[in-house]
Amino acid sequence: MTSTNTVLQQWVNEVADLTKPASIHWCDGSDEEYDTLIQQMLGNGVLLKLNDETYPNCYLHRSDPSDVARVEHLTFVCTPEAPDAGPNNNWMAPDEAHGKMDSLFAGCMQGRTLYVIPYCMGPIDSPYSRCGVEITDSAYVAANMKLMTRMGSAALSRIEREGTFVRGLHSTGDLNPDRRFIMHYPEEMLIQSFGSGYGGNALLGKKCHALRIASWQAQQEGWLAEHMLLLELESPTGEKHYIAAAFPSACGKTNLAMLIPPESQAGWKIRTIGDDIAWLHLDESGQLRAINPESGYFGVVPGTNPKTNRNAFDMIRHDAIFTNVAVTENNEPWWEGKDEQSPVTDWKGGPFDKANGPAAHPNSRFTVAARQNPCYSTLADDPAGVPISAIIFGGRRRELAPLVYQARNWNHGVLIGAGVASETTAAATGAVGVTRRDPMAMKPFCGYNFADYWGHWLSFSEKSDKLPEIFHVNWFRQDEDGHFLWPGFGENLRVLRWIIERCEHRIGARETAIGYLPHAADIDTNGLDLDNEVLESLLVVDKNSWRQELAAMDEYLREYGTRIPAQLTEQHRKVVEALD
Ligand code: OXD
Ligand code: MN
Repeated sequence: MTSTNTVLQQWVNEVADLTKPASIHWCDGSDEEYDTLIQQMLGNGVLLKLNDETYPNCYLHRSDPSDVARVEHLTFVCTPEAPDAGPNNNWMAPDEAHGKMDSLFAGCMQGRTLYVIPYCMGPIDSPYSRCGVEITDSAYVAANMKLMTRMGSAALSRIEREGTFVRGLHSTGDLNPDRRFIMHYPEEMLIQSFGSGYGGNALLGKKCHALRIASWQAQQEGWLAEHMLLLELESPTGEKHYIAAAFPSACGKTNLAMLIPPESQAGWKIRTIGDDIAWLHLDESGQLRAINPESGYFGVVPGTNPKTNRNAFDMIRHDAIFTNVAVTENNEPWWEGKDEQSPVTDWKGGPFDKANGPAAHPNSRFTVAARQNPCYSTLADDPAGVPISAIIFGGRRRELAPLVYQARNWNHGVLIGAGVASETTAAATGAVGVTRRDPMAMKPFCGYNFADYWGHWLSFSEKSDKLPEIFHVNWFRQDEDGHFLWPGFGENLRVLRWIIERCEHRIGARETAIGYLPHAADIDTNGLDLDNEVLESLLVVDKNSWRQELAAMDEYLREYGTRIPAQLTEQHRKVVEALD
């Protein structure tokens, strides 16, 4: 196969000239092709087959131990002018980056197959979707892209019809961390990734395209590309609402998107539209609508069990690729938090010994097609997307942030989003458990200057008077002994219900300096083992702590200098004044 799109064909030829592959394969996205890729990887040891009776069509990939997470320090945004990338990104001049990458890519595919992967982010026939082509020398990437995106012939046809696409060039290289770079050139709609096979660095449709390049494109075109899950909430009377929620990596987005209502919440239903990324557009009536650009999940495995996420536990029981989990005696995948059986082989492939740390890597992952999710919503395939009622921001905060509060208006909500902070997790390399500022959960993913990004968010208040309500939640408050105050998981539905009541203007709230908080009686605690005092403490606004938080935010925002939008500073000032 080749392409009638001359730009694409020429680019493939140029890349082949540079990288010198042994052969070129254009992916058609068929099931047969997927099977062939799997067989080939089983043959050369890139994949290991797991127990075919208990985990049919499931495979294990062990990555290089130095290559198990996103590498933010090696990820660059290469705009012609450094300030356009902003203090939130590493910057490199495009010429320098091209020079560096060309020399890394030169001859790097000798003896390997070059895969051309045309893909569509979003339903093939949606006007909100955007296409890309990833060139890679990794069969693992090609197979994962088949699960994660709408990949192959249909995407290529759309590219040939429209003529535009994001280019992504990837090679695993020699996996030497000193020769590893993830480069983004937003103005060239180009991504170059070298030296890593890890999902976030190598499956270029996901973080690189659907967030970094798309956020930039969205600013140009008037929409939003966000690190958000999308869910449908249906009440016992059949009323449906759609919620978009942004949380930093590994804060339970997948769990919330697949939430199973506890018995006490009989009649409520949650269906998943997306678990990680949302693209949001205003329709002609001013309603914000969202699509999930992905068609699969690349989720964190540890902690997944029937209590935390029954749907995910069942979903990864067949046709899944596991990366960096441990293995049991009978060749089943194993991870911390899986109560069944025990590991004999750790994620590196050696005999499991507790002294060497966890059996599964804390950032071990599953890749599955979204359709395997027992609570999958077919609206994920609706070209029109879903109308959003509420946007939720959240972080992992032991202290300070109450269980839930609501912004006074859109612009105040933008400030709340810009104030998101969280304790770090294993999804990226670096120290775990340190609080870092992660505005809109986009710190590692915004492809341009955050100040301009906040300005773009603020501009929506002038474009529509039907914008969703904005909220902040925190499932992670702890007492002095480190116990979680809120039960979390399925019980989070109780908070979503309050949020919907507020969106529908059906209940009141307590106005505080930071926004609207629930009256304790309005959070349904029926059937929960939760003292009233604990609930009250989850809903406290401690003015002194908040003054410190606002001061920390002020210091953070100052890093963006004069580019900070005046309306954001104004919102910040209003909260400070209200606290006084
Ligand atoms: C992810 C992440 O993999 O946010 O989704 O790190
Ligand atoms: Mn994510």
